[in-house]
Amino acid sequence: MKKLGILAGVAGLAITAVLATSGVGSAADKKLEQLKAQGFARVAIANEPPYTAVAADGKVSGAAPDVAREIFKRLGVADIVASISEYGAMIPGLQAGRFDVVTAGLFMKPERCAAVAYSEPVLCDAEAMLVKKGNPKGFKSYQDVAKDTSATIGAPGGGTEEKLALNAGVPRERVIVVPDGQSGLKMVQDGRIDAYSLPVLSINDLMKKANDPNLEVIAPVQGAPVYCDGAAFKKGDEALRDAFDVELAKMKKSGEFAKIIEPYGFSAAAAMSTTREKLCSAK
Ligand code: 6CS
Repeated sequence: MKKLGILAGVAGLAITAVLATSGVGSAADKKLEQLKAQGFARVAIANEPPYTAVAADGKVSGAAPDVAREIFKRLGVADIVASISEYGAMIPGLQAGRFDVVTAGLFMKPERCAAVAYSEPVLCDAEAMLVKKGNPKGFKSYQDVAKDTSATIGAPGGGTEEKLALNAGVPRERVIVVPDGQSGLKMVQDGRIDAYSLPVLSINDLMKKANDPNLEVIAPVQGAPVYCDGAAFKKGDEALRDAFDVELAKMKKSGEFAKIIEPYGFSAAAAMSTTREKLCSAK
């Protein structure tokens, strides 16, 4: 029996050596080794609290980067370094190698799932609109904005809300691309747009900080889905994405995932009640 054991051991070693040189199964190690050597993962964010935020001193926070930082640490990558990007530029930037991963609340939708390798779900949210107090145009849905031929709605360029407004029939010229939350808030306050649309938690964060009694939040936007994001990796980095998912699953199970995202207002249960597969095949 012993002899058989030794033979099996030698064979095992030989197979491992072949696999290592052939590169089979080393895809994760290659990219992960590169990030470990780099000492950080380059992440794309939008600076839209509570999803992502950059303080005056440059410190990066927000639920998405905080989850990613913790997972990369567990994978042996010491930190993350963030670049602010418009939502519409995140996937092209990832594909061009400007970022190693998007951790920004980039909601999973079939067309995006075809372009990137998403992790399992992290942050889920409904959609909202910021309007003048009293909701003078009576908006409840994106269709309501479409029906009112004088109405304009602001949304992030390449973002989900822009797409929802256009798909609801709001003409291109009445969907105004807004670079960030503060600009959107100001444009509603100044009457330059009739509504500004972001996910509920982002609009609520703006509303709280603005402390302006002449504003109102419409949430959830009727007819709009609840979306969930995931960390978005470049196609070809699926092995690294899988390693990320292993740690994410452990943190979901241990309660550490909830400890990170729930103080920001997100629900761990919501993210754990669905899967990448379901979200990427949603109609
Ligand atoms: O995934 C998106 O397109 C949307 N996600 C967030 C967190 N904010 C706005 C953006 O349009």
